Amino acid sequence: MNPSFQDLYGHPPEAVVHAPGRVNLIGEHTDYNGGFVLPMAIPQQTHVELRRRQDSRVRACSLNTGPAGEIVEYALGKEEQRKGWIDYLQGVTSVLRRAGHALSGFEVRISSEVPLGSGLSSSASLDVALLKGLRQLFSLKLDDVQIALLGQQVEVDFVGAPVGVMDPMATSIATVGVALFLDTREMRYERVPLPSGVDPIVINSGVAHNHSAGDYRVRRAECERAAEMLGVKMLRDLTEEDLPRAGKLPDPLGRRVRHVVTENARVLATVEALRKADLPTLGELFYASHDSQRLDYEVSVPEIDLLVDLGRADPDVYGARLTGGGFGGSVVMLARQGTGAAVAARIAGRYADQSGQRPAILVPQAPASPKA
Ligand code: GAF
Repeated sequence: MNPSFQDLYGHPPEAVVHAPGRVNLIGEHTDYNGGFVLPMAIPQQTHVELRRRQDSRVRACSLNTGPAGEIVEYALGKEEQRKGWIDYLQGVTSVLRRAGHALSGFEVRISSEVPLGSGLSSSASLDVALLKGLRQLFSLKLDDVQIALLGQQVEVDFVGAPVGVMDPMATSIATVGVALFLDTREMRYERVPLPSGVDPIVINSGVAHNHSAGDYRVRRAECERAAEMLGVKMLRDLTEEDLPRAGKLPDPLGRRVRHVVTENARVLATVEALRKADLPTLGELFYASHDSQRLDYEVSVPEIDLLVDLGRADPDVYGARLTGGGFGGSVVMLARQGTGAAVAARIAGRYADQSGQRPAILVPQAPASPKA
């Protein structure tokens, strides 16, 4: 049994706040290129409970990492990278203080249903839950978009993961069942509900990734180099007419550009298809996005390709693709309405048999088991 806030600190919390994980429907590796993304919240959340202290100590317990019930401490103003989960909290207090927000010490208990390293934004959901928790605890004047931008700073400046703005925006403002169409260059967004007729599926492959690790950083650097060589500020500034010119860049830069440019176009086409409830087109866009990630951007792994291929072979699936940063993580699929739970169970079962991995179905969420 997990210790409660009362068990850990001897009194009840003053604030209880949640932030969801997210699944990106389409628009992968476009956010740090100023492009378009289309994430949606998932039902799994990160929960934080907090209480103020009179001094400047921060005392924190995460139930998902580290020894159960272990309390980790630091002093505000003395945040230092330790290469562990506490860095997310240290990053949050560090960026808040740098932005001029007054904090005192506090106690916090963290728990999450978003699986770590699953491509479903477990870390952004933690950053945003903590930022919203501290906003409530200290009455900070911050709106949800400012919270998202601070969340991105936590990752980039403190944790050292050079990620874009999609995940903190999704975990701060997106909802379940409604896609968030975000233009990351203009920071403009619109909400696009999923049409009836489709059941979204999210399956975690069980192969974990780590974004502060090399591959994500390498992709980002390749995009920056390609943009510089093509004389634009960001790859978003290119269109399909620029692709012949990009194709002359040394390999793999031309392929990286082709992924970003065509993926941006696919996001726009997906939004249109969602509005028209054109499910076959949505499916084609998903598979095209996956192929582009696999061949041009090279962020897939065999286990993820297997899940997507199982989707392709299933008569109830319209489309499937790798979601999130890649190198492992999860797959998102669109299935015929009413079939989501059965399709997800069937595909996860076949995948487990063929890969030896232990997949987890996040969406549709299994109904809570009745209390005895
Ligand atoms: C990760 C990053 F955090 C996002 O910013 C985004 O780049 C994504 O990978 C790929 O689309 O989730």
